[in-house]
Amino acid sequence: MALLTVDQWANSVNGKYIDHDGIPAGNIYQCHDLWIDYLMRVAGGTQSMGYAPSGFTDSVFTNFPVNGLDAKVTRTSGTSGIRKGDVIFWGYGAANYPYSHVAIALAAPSGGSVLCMSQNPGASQKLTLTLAGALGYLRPKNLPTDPTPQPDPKEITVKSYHRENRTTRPIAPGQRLYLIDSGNAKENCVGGNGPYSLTAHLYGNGFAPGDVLEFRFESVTVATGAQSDHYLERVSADVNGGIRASREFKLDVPVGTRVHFSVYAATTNAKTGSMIVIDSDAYLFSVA
Ligand SMILES: [Ca+2]
Repeated sequence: MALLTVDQWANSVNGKYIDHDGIPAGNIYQCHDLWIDYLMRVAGGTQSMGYAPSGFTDSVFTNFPVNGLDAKVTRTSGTSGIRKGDVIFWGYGAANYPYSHVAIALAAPSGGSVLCMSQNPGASQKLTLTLAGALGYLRPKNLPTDPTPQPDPKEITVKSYHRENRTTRPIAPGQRLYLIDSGNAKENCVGGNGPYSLTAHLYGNGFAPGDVLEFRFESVTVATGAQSDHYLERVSADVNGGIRASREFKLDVPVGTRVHFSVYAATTNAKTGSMIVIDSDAYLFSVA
């Protein structure tokens, strides 16, 4: 008979009473029978390989291997690494299983317990069992091995943060205007730490041709208020005294940092112009 997968086997025994040896007389349906069933129908072993020399099922584990069981399973002490399909043994004297226990894991453990197919008390059934008192586990050699975890293909995700102010504001020579919110507070142009591409847009008019405006992003450490100015760039008003300019900057934003944007009118400007739009688009790039 073809061997079963763990799932096929679990479905085949779920809710059933399993016995392979007719003993013990008082209750022939032991946890050990479920182990034998699993060993034969999933791991491809024989009933004799599953023999428990002491008469208690944990001796399958503590006396491992007997009768060539190591041809079919590997043995690991402790509960680290348990995954679906592993056969877990609890030692004689364990608080919950004074006469020892065996059950087949149907999933990786979670929070100190593990979903198992288990028999006695009751029929074979899915039960979440504590790992307290577990000695270790046997793993069928023919189970599919975990694929070696491969890093996902690098995927770049982008989050965008748009801030804008469309209030027409005059800007005199030597004056600085910040990108502000509706409460006149300096906008934080970014939404978290990481590598950013920042693009600021300026629209203004009423300047003299050749008047100079300066873009400035500055980063502010929130905890200390320390400020560093970054990424200055100058643009000039066109022949009509208009400013239509965008500039992109790269900035790595540390944790706990705000980024403000402002525009500064050079002291040498001939006229007080007006900023009509100041906005900022921040794109946060992360590699998932
Ligand atoms: Ca039995």
